[in-house]
Amino acid sequence: MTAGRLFSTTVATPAEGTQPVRQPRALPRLFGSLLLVAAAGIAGIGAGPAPVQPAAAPRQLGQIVPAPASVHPGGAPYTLTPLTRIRADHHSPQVRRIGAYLARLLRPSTGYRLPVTHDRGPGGIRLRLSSHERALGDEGYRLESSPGSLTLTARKPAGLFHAVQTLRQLLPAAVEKDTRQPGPWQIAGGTVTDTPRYAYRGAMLDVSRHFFTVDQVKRYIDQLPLYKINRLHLHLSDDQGWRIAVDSWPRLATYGGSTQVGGGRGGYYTKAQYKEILRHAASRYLEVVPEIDMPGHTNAALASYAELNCSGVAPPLYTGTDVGFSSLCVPKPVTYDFLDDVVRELAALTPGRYLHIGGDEAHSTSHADYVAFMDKVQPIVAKYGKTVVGWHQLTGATPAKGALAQYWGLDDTSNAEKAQVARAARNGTGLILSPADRIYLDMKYNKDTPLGLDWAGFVEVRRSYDWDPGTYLPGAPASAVAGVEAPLWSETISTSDHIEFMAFPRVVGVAELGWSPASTHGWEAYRVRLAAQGPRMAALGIDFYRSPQVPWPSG
Ligand code: NGO
Repeated sequence: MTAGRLFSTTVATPAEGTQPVRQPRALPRLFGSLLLVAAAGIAGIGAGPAPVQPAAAPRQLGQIVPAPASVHPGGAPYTLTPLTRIRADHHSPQVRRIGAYLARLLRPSTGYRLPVTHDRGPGGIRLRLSSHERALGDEGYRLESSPGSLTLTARKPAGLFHAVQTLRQLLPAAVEKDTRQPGPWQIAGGTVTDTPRYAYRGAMLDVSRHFFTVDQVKRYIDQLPLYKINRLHLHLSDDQGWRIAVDSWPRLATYGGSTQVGGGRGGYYTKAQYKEILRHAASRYLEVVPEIDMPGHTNAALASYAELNCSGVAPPLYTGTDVGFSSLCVPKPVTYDFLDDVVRELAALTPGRYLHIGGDEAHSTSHADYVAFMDKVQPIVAKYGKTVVGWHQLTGATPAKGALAQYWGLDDTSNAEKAQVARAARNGTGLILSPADRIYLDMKYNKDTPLGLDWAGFVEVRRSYDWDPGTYLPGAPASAVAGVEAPLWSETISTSDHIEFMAFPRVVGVAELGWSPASTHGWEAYRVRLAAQGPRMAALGIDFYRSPQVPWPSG
C-alpha cells in the first residue's frame, strides 16, 4: 500500500511558495476513508486505521484516476469565472484544437463563454507546449493550479490532452453534464506532474460478432480518453462478419459483412466512414489498431470468395458463436494475393504504426501450416510499412522483428505456453497483456451478470485491477511489456449500453494499470478513488456496473 505518493506533503507551487495544506471544510464519508488510507501510506504502516495527519490533501487532488506520478497539493484554488479565457499560447493548431475541445467540455455545464485565444497574457487557463520539458516525454504533463492561473504544460500535444483529462477530474462531477449547473467551479491549488508507466494503454472492440455503427464507436472513443487510454484496437473481421470495405475484394464487406451473431443485419464501414472513425480517434489522441484475424476466424471471407477455400467451395455465412473451425487455405497462392491486397488497402487507411493479424485459435490449421503462413504474411505487413501485432499464439511461429504479441491466457494457463511467450519476449517480441481472467471485458462480473461469457471465469472489479503487468508473466523481462489492453468481445454485446455496462468500471482499472507508477498501486485506495468516479460516469450518461466491491456514494 503506497498511496502516500499521491498525497505528498511537500506543498510548494511556483506561483505561491510554500504554504500549509488547508483542511477541506466538509469531508464526505468516502473521503474520510481515503484519507485514512493515504495517511497510512504516508506513515508506511499499511492500510489499517491511522490518524489523519499531518494534513489532508484537497479532496480532488487525491481522486484522480489513473493515479498521477506525483501530486503536490498547496495553496488556494483556481476558480473558473464567466470571464475565464483559455489561452492556447502556441502556434500549433493541435494546441488550439485541444483548447477548443476543453472549451466544448466546460461550456454547457458552466454556462461560461470560455473564449479560446492565442495571446500569452496572464491568468486564465493556459495551454503551453515546451520542447525543453524533456522529462515529460511524449505523453506527460504538468498541471499547476493557483488563484491567478491554471497552467497546463507538456512537451507534446498528447500530454496537453491528458492534462485536460486531469483538469476535468479536478472539477466537480457535474461539470460533465450537458445542461447548466450551479458551480462553483474550483480546482484545488497545487501541482500535478505526471507521465505514463506504459506507452500502450488499449481497449479493444469486437465489431465483427455484432456490428457497431460509426456513432456507437465514436461514443466509446469519447469515453476512453477520460482515463488516458491511448489505443483503440478494432477487431474488424471474424467468422461472423467482415466489417471494412476492401475495394479489390468488394464481396468481403457487401456479402461477408451482411450478418452477425444471431442472424441480424450486420454491416460494414465504407472507407469514408472508417476514416471518420480514425479522425475522431485522432482528435482524442487514440491510435487505432486495426485487426484482420487470420488464418482462422475467417469464415466471412471464405463465404465471400470460393477461391479462398482449399475445396474451392464457399461455406455459408455463419451466425453462431463457435470458434476454431475456419482456415484460409495456406498452400494456395491466391491466399497471399488476397492478403497483399487487404493489407495494402488497410495499411493505406491506417495512420497508426500497427496492423494486427490475429493468429488466435487456428485449430483448423496444422502447426506446420500456421508457421509457414505467418512466415509469409508478416513480411507483407512490413512491406506496407506497419508493425505486426498478433495474439500470443504468434509466438508459436517466428514473430517478425519488432512484433508485439498480445497475451490472452489465464493465471492458470500451462507453464509451457507461458514459457513460450516469455521466451519470445526475451528474444525481443514486445508484449501487450490482456489476461482473459483479468481484463477481458466480456467476462461476466458474477453469475448473475445478464451479459457476457464466463469461459475464463467471473471477473469482478477487484480481480481486474489487482495484478501487476510488470511481473505478471514469469520469465518475461519487465522491459518487454509494452502495456495492457482490455478486449471487449461482442458475442453477447450489441448496444452502447452493453458496451458501457461491461467496460465500466473495469476499463478504468486497466487504464490505471497502464498509466500509474507501480508504487501507487493498491486496491484499498483505488476502490475509494474509483467510487468518486461514479458520479462523473453517471453525469456522462455511462451506465456502469455498480460493483458491491466499490463504496459508491449514495444518491
Ligand atoms: C477468445 C477468442 C475470441 C472470443 C473470445 C471470447 C481470443 C483472442 N480469441 O479470445 O474469438 O471472442 O475469446 O471471450
